[in-house]
Amino acid sequence: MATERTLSILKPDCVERGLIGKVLAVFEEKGLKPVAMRLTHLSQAEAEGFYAVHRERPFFKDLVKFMTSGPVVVQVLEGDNAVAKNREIMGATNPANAAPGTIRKLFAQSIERNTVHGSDSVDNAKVEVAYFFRSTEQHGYEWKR
Ligand code: IDP
Ligand code: MG
Repeated sequence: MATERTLSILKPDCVERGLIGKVLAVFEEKGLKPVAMRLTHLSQAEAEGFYAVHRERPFFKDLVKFMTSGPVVVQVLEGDNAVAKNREIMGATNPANAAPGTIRKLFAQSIERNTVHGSDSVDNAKVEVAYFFRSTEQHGYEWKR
């Protein structure tokens, strides 16, 4: 299996409820390793640019409002098959449809306030990682555990 990197965001509902540590623990326990990480508060322009593919969707305006409502953690996760694995660990967009044990099943409040973002393809992961991190801000390391 190929080692990949993918973009993950802990959304405002995660940060404001004090769930950063719990959510990071799930990723680490399941084998996804953070190799870049930053707490930030997205500007409207940053959020609109990041979610540009959704700009025609009815929920776009509310999504940008939510994503700029408070700080988020942006991070790069590395691991075998990291893009698909992250999506699996996150669970379905709507927590009502998310599988047991997934982050969204465990923590999400609604289809909008769904705790985490994750890149949905290897190509998008490259674009999304580069949206937030230079290569010099990403630091690979070996786990000793
Ligand atoms: P994903 O995050 O599972 O990839 P997308 O379809 O890419 O889901 O949607 C991006 C984000 O937009 C979702 O994570 C969620 O926060 C929000 N969203 C998606 N669909 C809806 C909706 O029907 N109503 C409100 N917000 C939505
Ligand atoms: Mg998506």
